[in-house]
Amino acid sequence: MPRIILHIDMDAFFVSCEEKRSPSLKGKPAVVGADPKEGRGRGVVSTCNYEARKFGIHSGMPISKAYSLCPKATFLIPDFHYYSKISKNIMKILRNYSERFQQVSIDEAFLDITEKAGDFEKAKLIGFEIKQEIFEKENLTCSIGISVNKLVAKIASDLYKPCSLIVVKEYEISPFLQPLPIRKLYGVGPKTEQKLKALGIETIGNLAQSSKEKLMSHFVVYWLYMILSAQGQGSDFVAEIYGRDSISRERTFFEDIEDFNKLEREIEKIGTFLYQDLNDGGYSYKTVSIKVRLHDFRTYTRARTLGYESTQDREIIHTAKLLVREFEGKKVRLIGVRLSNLKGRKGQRSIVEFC
Ligand code: TTP
Ligand code: MG
Repeated sequence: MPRIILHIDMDAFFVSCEEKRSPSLKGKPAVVGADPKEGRGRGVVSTCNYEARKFGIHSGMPISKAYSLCPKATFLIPDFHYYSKISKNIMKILRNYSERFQQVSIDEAFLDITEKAGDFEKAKLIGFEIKQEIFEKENLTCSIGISVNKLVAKIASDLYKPCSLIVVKEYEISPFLQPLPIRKLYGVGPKTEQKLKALGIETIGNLAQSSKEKLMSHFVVYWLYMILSAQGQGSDFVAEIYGRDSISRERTFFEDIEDFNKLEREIEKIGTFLYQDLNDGGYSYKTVSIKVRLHDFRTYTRARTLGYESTQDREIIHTAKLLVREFEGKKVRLIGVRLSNLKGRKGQRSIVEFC
């Protein structure tokens, strides 16, 4: 039976938190980020409200550019402590809706509401209930996507922001995904987008119908993942990432890393050490997670659960690399890899070791 997975993402989160404590900001362009110093400032836009987005301002843009696009906007210095307090309140609300809960960043989370909802009609009502509760308690709006897996639920929550609620049932996945530009697919960053476009692949539908051979020659490691994602197949495993039964290693860099190849090399090193830890403990693992801290201390976790218990080093590295692709182009301050769902091997070897 398909699961019912809900993805929730707060709308313009940091700046909405600012509007909550200073309602006079509402309805006018406002930007959270570095001090623009009248256009001479360095640093980037953290986020901005939807009024500022109309001027072309977006997250990650140099603050000087944002200033030149809309000098009359209100520019605010981030208050991470305040935002994370509100984030905790929101996550507490969400946890009450399902035991299967997974926070994935400061303003987004997954819930598996299969048992609670029973069907997609009821799931939609639960989605409205969540929106209502967050609005009443925190005076903030969010967008929700509901589908049979995390991949489609996340795309759905993003598509019609702000304040949306989209349900994509199993038979609706293909017509929903096919017309979307490939960039909407989780894990397709600017470089991959360029490569795909050069192959004539513009939409998710084009990608889903691409020949295996064509993709294999250009994306040696990721081709299968790409085809499956484009077909709307993804994980439906929702769980708190960092349980007790896990091992992890992380590394904080002396200088932030922006070069993605360098970041991948770091993952290989960490993965190799973790593999040694795993072997020393005589464990197998099922879930690989990464933790990424960006230059401005925002911290993200991402996880992927294999359909079997593994003892392999190459799967640790391969999965961690897959998960980290989303952060391509960002300045990374810390990278960590964690293995969880551990089991003692008791002398037994996993089948995948023989494949
Ligand atoms: P997002 O959910 O990506 O963005 P958002 O909530 O501001 O807007 P949207 O309505 O499109 O969801 O990120 C959550 C918060 O993380 C965001 O409010 C600020 C922070 N952030 C940055 O600081 N830099 C970034 O590049 C991004 C993408 C987000
Ligand atoms: Mg958001």
